[in-house]
Amino acid sequence: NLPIRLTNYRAPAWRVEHVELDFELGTDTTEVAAKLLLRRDPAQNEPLRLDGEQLELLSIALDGQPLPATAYRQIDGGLEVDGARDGSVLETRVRVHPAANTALEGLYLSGSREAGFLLTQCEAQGFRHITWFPDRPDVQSTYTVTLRADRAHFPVLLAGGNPDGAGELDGGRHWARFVDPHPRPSYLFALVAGRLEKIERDYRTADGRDVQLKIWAEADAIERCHYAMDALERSMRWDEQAYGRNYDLDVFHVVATHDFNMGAMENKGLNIFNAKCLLADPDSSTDDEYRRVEAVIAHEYFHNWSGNRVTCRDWFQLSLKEGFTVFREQSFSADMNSAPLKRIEDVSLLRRAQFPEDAGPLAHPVRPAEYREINNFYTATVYEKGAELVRMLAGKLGAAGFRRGTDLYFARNDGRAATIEDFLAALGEANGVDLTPYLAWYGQAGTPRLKAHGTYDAARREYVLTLSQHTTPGHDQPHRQPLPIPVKLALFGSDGRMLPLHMDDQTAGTEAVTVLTEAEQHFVFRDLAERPIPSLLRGFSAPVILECDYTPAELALLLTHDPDGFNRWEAGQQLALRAHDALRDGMGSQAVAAWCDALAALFDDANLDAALLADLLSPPGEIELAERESVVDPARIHALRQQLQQRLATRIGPDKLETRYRALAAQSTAALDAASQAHRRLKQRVLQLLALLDPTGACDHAAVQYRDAHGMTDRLGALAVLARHDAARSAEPLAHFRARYANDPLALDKWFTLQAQLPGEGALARVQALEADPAFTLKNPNRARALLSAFASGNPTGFHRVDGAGYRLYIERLLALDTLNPQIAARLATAFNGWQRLEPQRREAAHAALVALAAHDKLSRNLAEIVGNMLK
Ligand code: DPP
Ligand code: ZN
Repeated sequence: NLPIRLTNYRAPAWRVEHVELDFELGTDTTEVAAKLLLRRDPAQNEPLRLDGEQLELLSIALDGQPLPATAYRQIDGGLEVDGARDGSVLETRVRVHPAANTALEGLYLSGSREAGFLLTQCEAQGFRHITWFPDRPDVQSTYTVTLRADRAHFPVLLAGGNPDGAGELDGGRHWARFVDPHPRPSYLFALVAGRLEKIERDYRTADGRDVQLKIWAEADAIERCHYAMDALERSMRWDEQAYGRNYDLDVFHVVATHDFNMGAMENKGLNIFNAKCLLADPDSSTDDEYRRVEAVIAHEYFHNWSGNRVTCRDWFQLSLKEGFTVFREQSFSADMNSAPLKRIEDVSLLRRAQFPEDAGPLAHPVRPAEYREINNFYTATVYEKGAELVRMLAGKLGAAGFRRGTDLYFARNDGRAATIEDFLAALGEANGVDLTPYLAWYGQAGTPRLKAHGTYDAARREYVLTLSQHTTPGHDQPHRQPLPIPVKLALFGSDGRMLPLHMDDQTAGTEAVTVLTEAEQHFVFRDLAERPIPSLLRGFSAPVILECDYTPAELALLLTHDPDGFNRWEAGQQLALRAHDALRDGMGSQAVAAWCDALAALFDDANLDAALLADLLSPPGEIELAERESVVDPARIHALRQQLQQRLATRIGPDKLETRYRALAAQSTAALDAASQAHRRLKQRVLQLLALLDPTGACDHAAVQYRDAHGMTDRLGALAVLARHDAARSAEPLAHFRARYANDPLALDKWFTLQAQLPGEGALARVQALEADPAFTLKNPNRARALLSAFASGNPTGFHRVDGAGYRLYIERLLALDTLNPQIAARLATAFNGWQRLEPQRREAAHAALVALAAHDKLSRNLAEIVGNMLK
């Protein structure tokens, strides 16, 4: 099993111009007939080779003639066929087994055999589990798909494309046909068949096409799809206005399933969603989940252009569609909600998920150079860092320039399988700029460290800002080069006002972008009456780690005065880190006091947005704190962070916290508008701080809040406070919640997660007890993630027990999962990231667990690659 390398890319020797697929659908067995119109690249002399996995070949014919067994060979995931010519038609018939497909890749069953439905997942390489095909994204074909099935079991039949007839068949069976005129790669193929309900809406695109929007779900969930429908309409309008992109078929289907490996999938005309990212109602969804549904609906819809109309040449280019689409989704969410809060959320995710990935054994460039299993590369780096790279390009070109660039990109590459180079070329050419220096960002792993140091010369009234960059080498790249780093900046006076910028004999207003391209550069600002305080990387203008020698007082000034909402929060985070370090090192309390004093003042500021205040009151999380340590002791990090928050709570004072909590609780409603959401967020944060000073009083509030909650945000928040601070008192509401939501899998997932994340050594026993709950199963990815991933990735003190028992339990579960669903097993295994930096006892235990895991000889390619990289 050798790695696949980007440098070995070759255009396909054989393409498929048109595909006709015919499905005889059944839960246990389905038969698939495929008819491929083949095109041969005259410049290549390769035999015809098709991909296929776990297919039972029933018949094969070339140009109407059945092939003798000597004319084709099944070898290692492929089928070689002799005698094909340009224009040949290959017909195959295969049998597959949906109900036995626990990997949820290809055609599979969602739900029970009696009541469930059939569906497909083809990205990245699921289509080869359905039929023999050159299963690679640069083979684009038009599709005609006919579905046949028993009407009673499968009353709804859907495939991507426009409907092209339907009718009855003998024996209670029926059929439906779909035609997709837009050539597309096989990974975008989808079908759905079963008992589903729908909601509908008519939509007219800006260019005048009438489209039927249909969202499908099982009967008990269909009423929870209305919010997604609203979000879909908003997404479609937004893409018309922001990018000039219109939808291109007559119907757009969205289907919800509880059995899905990822969040959602952008299949052409038939998006399929993990129910977690589609269903929403106040009783069972939190405010965060509402925002997530809106974002994922938008993300998948936006893929219709950034992904489907323009697709990827090969899987190394995955970020071409994912990074760009995440950026589009982030911009949409910022427009729909609050831009600074969205930016805080995105950067927090980047720091929590991507920075650790980039600093550990799984580090890879946004465009990886090699892989063994492509499913392991749907990562925070490809998605989140990829989006940051697009953001840098957009920032460089400005809004109008970026739009010119994307217009050219879509026009030039429509119907094509493109590369990152194509993207940069279109953006650059539309603006007469050379963007090739930014290509280096795509090929180099690791998070650059940006050092900033300022000197002020009072006599010359000059401030010189020295910026330098360094990226720690990795095992893949011993030398890492300087990258272009756009640094958006402003300078502040000691009175908290922004100062005019005079650089290079120009006046640039109060904000400018300097681009650091070398290892080190100096930037000179003139005409300054005092030593300024720089606000750097405003809006997080580049995905780097900034190290600047601020004093606590300077950070406090920015925290109080910076009008850039993101940088204001960022100053608070930096100050919290100083405070954390001071506590850790037993140094004086100057930084702690500066952080607490500034926040206490903001706590009293009636003009401050409640949601921003809630974020400001939260220091960086334990994962981020761990990233800064060369030797990690999760228990110590947890204790320090608690201590820090306690200092803050004490500084604000129990009376003020109590008063604020009561005021916010008195205003509680079920409303979903931004202000109501912000109040709930702040109320929760205040209650958490109060619990650090007065657990009994806070739990009294929580008990009432749980009982009277208008929606899931308040209900779950109250339950979390009770469970953390008074285990005995939380037993009854936990049982109540369990019973109340016994038939709501998404709410039950939250119940598992909440308990799996309770800190401390007791977590392991709790997880084991929860595994015995009849609702727990490894077969459902959401449930496995809700308990196991929440424990291993979201509960540092619980998972990283000194005795290694957390690790041992976890690898047993990974092994069990691997036999069912390798994609999920591999994903969950990434929880070991960072193990090399653990303190010696834990490190040894983690190492032993990983070595034991690696020693199993039947690991899937997915899990083997992750574990192998962990141990590299
Ligand atoms: N392409 C899906 C998405 O990110 C996941 N495979 O939208
Ligand atoms: Zn995507």
